[in-house]
Amino acid sequence: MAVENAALKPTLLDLYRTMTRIRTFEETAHKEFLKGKMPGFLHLYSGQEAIAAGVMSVLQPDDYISSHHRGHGHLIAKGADTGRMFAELFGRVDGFCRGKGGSMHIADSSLNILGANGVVGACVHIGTGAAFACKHKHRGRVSVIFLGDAATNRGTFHEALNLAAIWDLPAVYVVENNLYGVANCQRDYMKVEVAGRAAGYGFPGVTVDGNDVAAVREAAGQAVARARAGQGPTLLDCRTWRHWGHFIGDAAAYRDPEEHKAWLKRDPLILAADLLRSEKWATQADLDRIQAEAEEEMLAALDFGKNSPLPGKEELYTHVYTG
Ligand SMILES: Cc1ncc(C[n+]2csc(CCOP(=O)(O)OP(=O)(O)O)c2C)c(N)n1
Ligand SMILES: [Mg+2]
Repeated sequence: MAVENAALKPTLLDLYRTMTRIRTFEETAHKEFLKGKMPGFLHLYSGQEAIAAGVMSVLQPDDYISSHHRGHGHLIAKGADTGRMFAELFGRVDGFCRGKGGSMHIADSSLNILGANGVVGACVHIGTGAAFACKHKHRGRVSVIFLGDAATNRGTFHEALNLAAIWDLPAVYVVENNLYGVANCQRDYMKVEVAGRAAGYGFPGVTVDGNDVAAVREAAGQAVARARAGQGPTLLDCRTWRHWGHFIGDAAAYRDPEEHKAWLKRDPLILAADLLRSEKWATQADLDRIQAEAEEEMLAALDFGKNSPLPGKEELYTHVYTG
């Protein structure tokens, strides 16, 4: 992990806390899902926490983000209330979409979270549109778009990146490159490196160790500064690994067990904890306390979510269509 100076100390501890909160949310959701009472699908973010935590740590509260089907980590890192997130996962009225969106469609306009999205790649054009609005209406703000590596194969991805390039939009495309799209390995659906895509449009594509939260923060800081200065978009190719299958219920038997084991040793939480301890920026007791606080928060959030009422029949057609 790249450490420039001790100024990282308070930041790294904060980043560790954010990553721990995300991991604990996902572990709590995983356990609950297996009880069979939670509707829909869950795509866990575990293993990719350094990307959400690192990128969000360089944003201003009014910057925009758009996210994908594996979006819980982005929402938590941007400040979404975990109780309301659990309520949404359980289809309850206190959820961000009054229970009608579920895990893949959580949005919070008060935090400029334009939404997770179950349509692969949809976040790219939504977020590029927000970047257009930033350029013409909300000067100084940036739009950060989180997407998966397989989503870079969508036609709309290429159209959006071309527009972002020619208009010098303040957009940062953060590709969470976990090397798989559902059960397919990247070598079977792409012949180029993800970072190399950006060259086709004329803006920088940067490869980042997506499990090293300090490296993500550094690269995101540069990309966001470039966007705010009116110099146009950047694509970050963040190399990472999802700890679980594509969704809960997928055993991921298509992955090489040795490769999986090697990636688990590079768990972003382990890397950050090792650095915090070795630099003596935190003791194991400090880290344990952060874990205990996260568990306490998620138990209370789960309790809130599960006990929120289901929407009544009279709500069947409200908040669904606009016209
Ligand atoms: C337009 C569209 N096509 C296909 C799907 C089915 N689908 C859901 S996730 C997924 C793979 C996405 O892979 P990637 O973008 O790498 O994200 P990851 O799941 O690895 O985080 C696919 C094909 C979909 N939801 N939307
Ligand atoms: Mg992927």
